[in-house]
Amino acid sequence: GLNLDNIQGDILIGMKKRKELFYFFQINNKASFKSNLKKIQPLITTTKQLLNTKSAPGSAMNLAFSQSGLTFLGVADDLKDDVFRAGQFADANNLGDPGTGNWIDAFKGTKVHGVILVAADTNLRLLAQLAKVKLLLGKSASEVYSLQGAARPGDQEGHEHFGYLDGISQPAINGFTDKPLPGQQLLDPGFFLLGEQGDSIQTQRPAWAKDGSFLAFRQLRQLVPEFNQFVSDNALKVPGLSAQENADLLGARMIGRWKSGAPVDLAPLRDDPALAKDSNRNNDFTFQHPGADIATNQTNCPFSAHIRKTRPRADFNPLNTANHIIRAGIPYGPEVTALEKTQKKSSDTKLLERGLAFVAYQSNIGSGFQFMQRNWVDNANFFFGKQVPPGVDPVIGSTNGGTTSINNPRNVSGLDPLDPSRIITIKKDFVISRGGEYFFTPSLSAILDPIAK
Ligand code: N7H
Repeated sequence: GLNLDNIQGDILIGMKKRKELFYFFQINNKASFKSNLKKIQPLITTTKQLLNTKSAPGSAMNLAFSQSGLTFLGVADDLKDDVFRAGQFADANNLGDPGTGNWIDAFKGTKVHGVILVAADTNLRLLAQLAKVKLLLGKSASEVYSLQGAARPGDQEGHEHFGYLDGISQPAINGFTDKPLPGQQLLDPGFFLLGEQGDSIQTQRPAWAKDGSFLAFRQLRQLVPEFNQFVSDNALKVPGLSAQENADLLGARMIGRWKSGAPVDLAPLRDDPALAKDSNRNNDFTFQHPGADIATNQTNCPFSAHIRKTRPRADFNPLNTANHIIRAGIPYGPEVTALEKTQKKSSDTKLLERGLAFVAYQSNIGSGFQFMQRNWVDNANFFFGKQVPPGVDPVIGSTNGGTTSINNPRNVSGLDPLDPSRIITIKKDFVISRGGEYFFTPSLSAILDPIAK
């Protein structure tokens, strides 16, 4: 089995607290940072510690380094991931970002050396934990940028800012997941952990990289009033549904799930909160229906739906066994204000910002996060071979500003169940990349040797 005392906790199960802070830092002094790091290492939350909910700590902490951070510390071994090595700034174009004009300054270039992830259920606990780490860091490192995430309030807890329940579908891991839920894909740990069974270049990694994982971080701003306006302006016209229900249906078909989390593949016309709550049913679908041809059938769930773009299930036959991520993001930013809702019907981009602090773990960024964004989400022709191309992902699909390809404008098909070949043109982006960085989340032993050595 896996050495759960040596694997940082966020990778396989997530820290799952109500608050999480991403503290991006720069190392000022190599020698003093290394000696401080030795004292910080025992504070890192392991997978084992998070597994047992009864003894799970009140606050949790994880730590990851960018390539420029490892290089600064004199860790010269090649982790054998070119996308990680080059950093995310160099990847902006591949990811479909319309330049880097919207990027947070800290993410421009390679100046972020690492990130500390601190999580707790209260801000007080979170800040106490952060203060502890900062004290131990002293002057050896300093903040470049930080982003505070938080679960949304009340009944929106667990929902992202557009209102949809998140965190339902994750891969199950061979030798780790007790009992995979119906619909969970069972994968070898090496898809997420370097050097483990299933890591395609397992034997080429430096020995110390074992049980580490690449963390793709993205700050994705969400324009919530604009999204809401779009679904209401373009409400479907399915007979028997009210205008509101037809607007909700459009939104649900864009995501592939209702706000409750119920999948449209199983609840195609109306939300089904009981289905949403039942973890034995809410992920148990393949887009395949008896008597229907999966190559053409998008009556229940569009080929363009976010969850079908990012995990095409039975569209791949045989099943896709190469491109997977474990997601561990959290929303950031305030709730939509009354003013945004009623008067402007647009985001107050000057005063505030909200979105998703997106986190994805994988053992190979080029076949994990980057692959999904580039080859699936941003590719209007994916899933391949359709009479009418599905278009880019209607939620997160990005088009390089529309200057480069058939993606411009965002023409999305499949959204209208009455006429799946009908194209709906989306003129506005609802998700705007503010950039990010690629990190390596090492095992606890690797932090001591070679990183702190
Ligand atoms: Fe996505 N959303 O609310 O629109 N995502 N996502 N995502 N996403 C998922 O099934 C969302 C983003 C994946 O196994 C759900 O757990 C938003 C990126 C994958 O069936 C919802 C943003 C990438 C899955 C959202 C965002 C992915 C998934 C349903 C950005 C990768 C699982 C909840 C602001 C490139 C698919 C669930 C499966 C699910 C939303 C970003 C990937 C509601 C708002 C950048 C693999």
